[in-house]
Amino acid sequence: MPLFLEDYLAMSATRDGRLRPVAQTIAEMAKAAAVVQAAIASARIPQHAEANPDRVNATGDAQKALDVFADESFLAAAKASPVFCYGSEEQDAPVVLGKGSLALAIDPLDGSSNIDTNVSVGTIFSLLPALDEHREDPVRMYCQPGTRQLAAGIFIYGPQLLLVVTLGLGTKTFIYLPERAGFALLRTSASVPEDAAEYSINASNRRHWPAHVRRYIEDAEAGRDGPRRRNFGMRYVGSLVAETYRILQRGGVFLYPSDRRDGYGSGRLRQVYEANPIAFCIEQAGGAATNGTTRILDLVPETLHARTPLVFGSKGEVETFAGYIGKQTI
Ligand code: FBP
Repeated sequence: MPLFLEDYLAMSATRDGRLRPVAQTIAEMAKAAAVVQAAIASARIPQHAEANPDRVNATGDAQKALDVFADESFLAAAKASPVFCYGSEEQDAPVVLGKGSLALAIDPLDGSSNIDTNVSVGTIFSLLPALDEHREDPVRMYCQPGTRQLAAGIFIYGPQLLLVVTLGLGTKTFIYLPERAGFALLRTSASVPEDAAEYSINASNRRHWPAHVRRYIEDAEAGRDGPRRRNFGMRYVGSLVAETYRILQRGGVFLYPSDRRDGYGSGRLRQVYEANPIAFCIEQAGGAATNGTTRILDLVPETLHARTPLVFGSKGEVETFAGYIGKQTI
């Protein structure tokens, strides 16, 4: 008999009463994720993968019908949960729901540009305490470092619907079983291999990279004949949740550094609802996450939609990357 998500959440809330609202919220989000997966799998939303030029989200991306559908689905889940405010990539400002002890930060449909190619996409979320002193100014609620997260996770819409989640006691993976309409435990404890010979980066941006990134990648490419004295493989899906799950399964390192393009001075990925939750899941699985010089979870975001360079994965490889910084500047 598998362990179901509700049982795991109930056990966690019994062990630590402060996790009760977290458990309630994740259970509501799991129901929303099943609805989003069904919509993706059946292409049920008309023109689901087409960008609507009239709708642009807070960070400048054209919204697709599925982005909007996922956002509405998770907002409804938040309304049914003890969530004070809902901070989404798809909304300019946090939506104040006015009750509850949690602040939910979410990228409702990460990687939606991959929908029409049938590649895995996902929902990334982070649960923070809703602090009394910021109730009048909810943006400040999201300016807490990632170390304050109570829970974080990703739903992956792919060949399987998965939930990778941490409540601060390891990282667990659940799989959705349609015949049971519920999530069952798939992996008791995810564990990122400490060392791995696979890297993941959008190499088309090479000419824009800082020198330390170019040198790190060149040394990896040189393989056994180069200073690293080993061969590396390269994988890049262009879907953060898919890269994250691959790294959880078999290690490796993912890099989205800052670069010289306009608007990429702090990289592309968002700190509050992408980097922080992924860093929490990865660290709880024994991996590491950095912006190059500082642990991701120690950074204090300036706004809900702040960006950060992000390098995460196998601890040894993340440390090796950090060692390249300062050896040579742009
Ligand atoms: P969105 O949050 O706008 O969906 O973009 C995020 C993302 O699609 C990640 O999933 C992926 O890692 C990254 O962008 C890919 O960016 P690029 O196309 O610049 O390599």
